[in-house]
Amino acid sequence: MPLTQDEIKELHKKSREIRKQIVEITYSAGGGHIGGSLSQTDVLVALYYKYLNIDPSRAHWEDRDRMILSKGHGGIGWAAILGDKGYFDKTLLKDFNKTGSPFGMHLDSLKVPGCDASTGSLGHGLAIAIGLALGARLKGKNWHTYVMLGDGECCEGSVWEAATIGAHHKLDNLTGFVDRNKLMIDGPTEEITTLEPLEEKFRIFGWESLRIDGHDFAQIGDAIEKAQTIKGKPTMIICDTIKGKCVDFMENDYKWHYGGINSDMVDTAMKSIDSYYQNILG
Ligand SMILES: Cc1ncc(C[n+]2csc(CCOP(=O)(O)OP(=O)(O)O)c2C)c(N)n1
Repeated sequence: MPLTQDEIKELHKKSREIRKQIVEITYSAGGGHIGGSLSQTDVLVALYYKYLNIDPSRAHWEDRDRMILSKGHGGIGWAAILGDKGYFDKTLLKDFNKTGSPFGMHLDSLKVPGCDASTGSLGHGLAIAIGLALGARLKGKNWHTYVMLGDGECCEGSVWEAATIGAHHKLDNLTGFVDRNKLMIDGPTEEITTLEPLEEKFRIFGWESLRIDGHDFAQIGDAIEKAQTIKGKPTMIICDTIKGKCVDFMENDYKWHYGGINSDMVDTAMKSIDSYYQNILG
């Protein structure tokens, strides 16, 4: 069923909160991968606050849906959501990436409840997700596996090896997302290594392939729900997004792939986030 207008409004409110936390954590940590954390937020918010079958009080519940952040450098944004969901005491995030904190820049599945796989070395998450989806089938379980990749990450050959295997095993219990913000660490993807036509590439590899605006909750919801109905193949949802989304001085600037911010920049960022949501939520 399509998301209702009320649900969409609540998801926007949650994204606003998470984006503000991303700014706060980046400030207190002394730096972080803020651009890609902001671009991935709306898809992750839709998953965690609407679609995932999870129970944060039982992080290892066997029947839970699995979610792998293959673009593990988005850990600040992922941790903000996991803390908000109650997987751990979110006040711990004030020490993010400090010595002795359970939270490194890339989340560690042995230290962070809700993190199903340690990622950060790009190109591995899709293969891990395929293992989890195959595992569900072998065990006769109904959990669905979700995985989010970066677009720059798709330059890794291992992504395409994994894509081949996912189609070979007809893994219709697996849904992937590419955070297609069109920028990687050092510039625009299409200037460094052409990725397009990305949607067609996954289709040729045997996947159902969809393309959406990754900041539009109605489209995100429709795509996730459509993926759940596809039989005999996995689905990849290419999500057109904006790196640095909602922080005007960061948007579409690859130099904000990783950065540190001072208190004045925090204030400017918060105002920018508020003004974006003022337009949407009134
Ligand atoms: C195997 C590997 N090579 C290089 C890196 C360093 N690195 C971290 S993030 C990044 C760019 C990733 O770009 P993209 O996937 O587009 O991320 P996003 O724009 O969503 O942040 C690179 C090259 C890495 N983490 N792993």
